[in-house]
Amino acid sequence: MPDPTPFKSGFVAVVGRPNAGKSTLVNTLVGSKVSIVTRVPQTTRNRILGILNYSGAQIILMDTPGIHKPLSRLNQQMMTFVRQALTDRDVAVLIVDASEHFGRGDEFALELLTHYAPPSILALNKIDRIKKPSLLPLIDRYSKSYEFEEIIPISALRGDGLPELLSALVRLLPEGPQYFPPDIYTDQPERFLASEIIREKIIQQTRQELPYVTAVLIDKFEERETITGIHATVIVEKESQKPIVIGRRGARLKQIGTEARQELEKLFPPKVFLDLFVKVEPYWRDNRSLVAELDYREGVG
Ligand SMILES: Nc1nc2c(ncn2[C@@H]2O[C@H](COP(=O)(O)OP(=O)(O)OP(=O)(O)O)[C@@H](O)[C@H]2O)c(=O)[nH]1
Ligand SMILES: [Mg+2]
Repeated sequence: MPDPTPFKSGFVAVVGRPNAGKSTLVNTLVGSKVSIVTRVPQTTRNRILGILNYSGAQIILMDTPGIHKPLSRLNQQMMTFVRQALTDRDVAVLIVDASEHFGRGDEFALELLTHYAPPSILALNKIDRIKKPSLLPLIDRYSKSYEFEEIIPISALRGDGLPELLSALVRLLPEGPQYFPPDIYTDQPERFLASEIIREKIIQQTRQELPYVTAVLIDKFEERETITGIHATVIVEKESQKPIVIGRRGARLKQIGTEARQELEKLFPPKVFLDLFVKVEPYWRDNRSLVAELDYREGVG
């Protein structure tokens, strides 16, 4: 007998302010680390796919950079990724940090959503940190500004509310094909995954000192049966930032390298050789070709 329920599939733009928990949500839903997560806002710089096969559906989540007003070329490119995702989506999830008060940045995010007007779910995140009644004014505020299909309190970190979110997504997605084979969970090339893991460790190790100014370029990526060799350049903006990454007698760079290597070995077993080199590139965030190189769908990386 033919299956009476049609297969559903489509693209879901996961958007929201920096630090709202977009990447955490995508990782938890996919069940693998697709996108790096740190406590520092503006961690994600690309549009990153996380692919989830779930109860007669293929849900293609697009993690995006946080919505903000861009000043540098890098930030402009980040916002271009947000707009592309809002253009290509079937459905959007606006994710909000419910432990924060509503502010101008949230208004700006709502304005952007209204401009593209996708069918949207509002996910009120980080409910593990708050008392339930404090959600009410937020729900009131958001439902006055946009006609959300659903408003769902979640904890992307702990998984609360995610079954409800998934059911709502499947309901809103159109009938469609399986876009990706079932064993694929992201579209990122290995080199890009490697550079992101290194960048995550740098941000985690240096966050008070260097929030936004590093980029990681993979110079060489050699996969052999027994070992994967990765040579990468860590770019900073100023000479004064170099010692922050390197640390006393190289201690911090060594720590960054060890943490990155341990995680990279899970992706590229059994062994990874990682070589990191720190370079100063003044104003790299406004350097057109360098910023373009960070876009793995277009750049040479
Ligand atoms: N307590 C709590 N923390 C969370 C939750 N979701 C995310 N976080 C934390 O919030 C911080 C930011 O999470 P990310 O997933 O990197 O946020 P993002 O929206 O992707 O941030 P950008 O990429 O910078 O725009 C991290 O420290 C997460 O651990 C949650 O449900 N509860
Ligand atoms: Mg992110």
